[in-house]
Amino acid sequence: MIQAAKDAKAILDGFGLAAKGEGRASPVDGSIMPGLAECDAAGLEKAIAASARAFQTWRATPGPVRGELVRRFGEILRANKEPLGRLVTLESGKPLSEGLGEVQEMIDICDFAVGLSRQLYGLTIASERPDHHMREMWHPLGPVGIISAFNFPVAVWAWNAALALVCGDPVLWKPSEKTPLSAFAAEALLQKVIKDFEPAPEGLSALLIGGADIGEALVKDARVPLISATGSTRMGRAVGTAVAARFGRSLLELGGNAATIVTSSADLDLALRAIAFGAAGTSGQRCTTLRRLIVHADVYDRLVSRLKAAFASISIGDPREPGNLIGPLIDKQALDCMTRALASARAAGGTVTGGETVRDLYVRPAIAEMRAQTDIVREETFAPILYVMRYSTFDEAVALLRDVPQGLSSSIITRDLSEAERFLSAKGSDCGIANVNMGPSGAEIGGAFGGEKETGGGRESGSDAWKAYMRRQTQSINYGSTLPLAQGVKFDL
Ligand code: UN1
Repeated sequence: MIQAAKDAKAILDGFGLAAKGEGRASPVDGSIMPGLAECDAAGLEKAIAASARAFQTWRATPGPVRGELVRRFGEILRANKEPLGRLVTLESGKPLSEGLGEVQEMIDICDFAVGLSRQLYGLTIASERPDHHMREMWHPLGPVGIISAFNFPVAVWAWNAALALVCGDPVLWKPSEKTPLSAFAAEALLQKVIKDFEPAPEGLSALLIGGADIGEALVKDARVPLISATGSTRMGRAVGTAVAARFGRSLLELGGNAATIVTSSADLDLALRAIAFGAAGTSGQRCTTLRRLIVHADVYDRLVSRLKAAFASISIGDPREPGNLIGPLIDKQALDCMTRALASARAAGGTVTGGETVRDLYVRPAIAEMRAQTDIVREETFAPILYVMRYSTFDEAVALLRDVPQGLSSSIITRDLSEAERFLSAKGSDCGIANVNMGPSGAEIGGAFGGEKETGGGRESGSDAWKAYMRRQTQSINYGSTLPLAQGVKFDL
């Protein structure tokens, strides 16, 4: 296999992009990736000012015309799916099929947003006053700041950018410091489309490569009415507080700690496949990764022994090789977190199977059988560790599922309709995402994506998530010649 850094360099060359100096080590083989120039305070000021200027034009551009820009972006992504997906793989370490899947997710959200550009509907409301109309109008909001994480280095930005752009908002993107190259390439594709599209103003989109200081300055800037941030709960708490202090709006997608309940009637073959992808896929580095498996005592031994065998034989290695289902962790820090979490699980009385380092950043997924949902289980560790717990009553399983600070995703595997519906009811899963007969990860773009509690409450992507990117105006129109007041109030001069 060609060195990852050389591979990445060739892809950037193909995009006509010049790197600068040396960057980070690729998780794939440790080779030093190309570097990029960083944005400083002056660069950020310029970008925000340009974004605010671009908003003046873009908000007045008809929605379907804005949609045409996003349609063209989807087209250029289709044409560049292979190199961009590969770059994602080289930089994040996820298997190529997932790197390509990530670009597909970008294309999907573009298609969705194009349709949406003609459907930014408001309501009409019956007025209590004669000769009056009431309606809701959705207006563009302003520049949107997007902070994205390493694990989906381009797709989550695209969810935000595609919606923001059709909603009439410019975008300012601070990508993860761990995956700047994928961001650089994706932004370059969007810039190319913007350049060739006459109605798109300069400054409509900007990439802010840099560290936490750039993110902090962006978050505090009152010219940016919405900050959409994906990452850890710790980061989200800081962002949410800073944005609230200036009465800005934030859209947070933070820690997940997803759980799956496997009931006694479950199809165990299906369960095995769903659990393996959910827990070990993407090396456990999705927000939606399955981390807590809650298994009925009747099927526990059968399922867990099969899971151990599956995890022991799963192919781990260079994510560019089609046969490998698991690539490396993102960096040494992630590996250390995994090691520490496994030590805590053992200290709490857990029995750990797997979890050893195969080489460098490549680890075997671990199964930690726990007697209770201890502190380490309730914490999210961004690594392939599946904590397994046994239950005997359905209520006990749901109580375990809910008893964590996070609330992003969840699933149940059962053949029992009543159990499935109880899981989906108000007394069931308390997460933003609840699935039946599948794992908790790998959502489609059509639904609203996000979760409750420490996950942050934001909703991105499909359904009516677009409303977060616009401001709602209630309009009342009097087309008569009298001035009746609401609630029967009299004020006759
Ligand atoms: C994330 O991990 O932040 O549902 C996003 C999924 C993907 C997106 C994950 N479509 O797993």
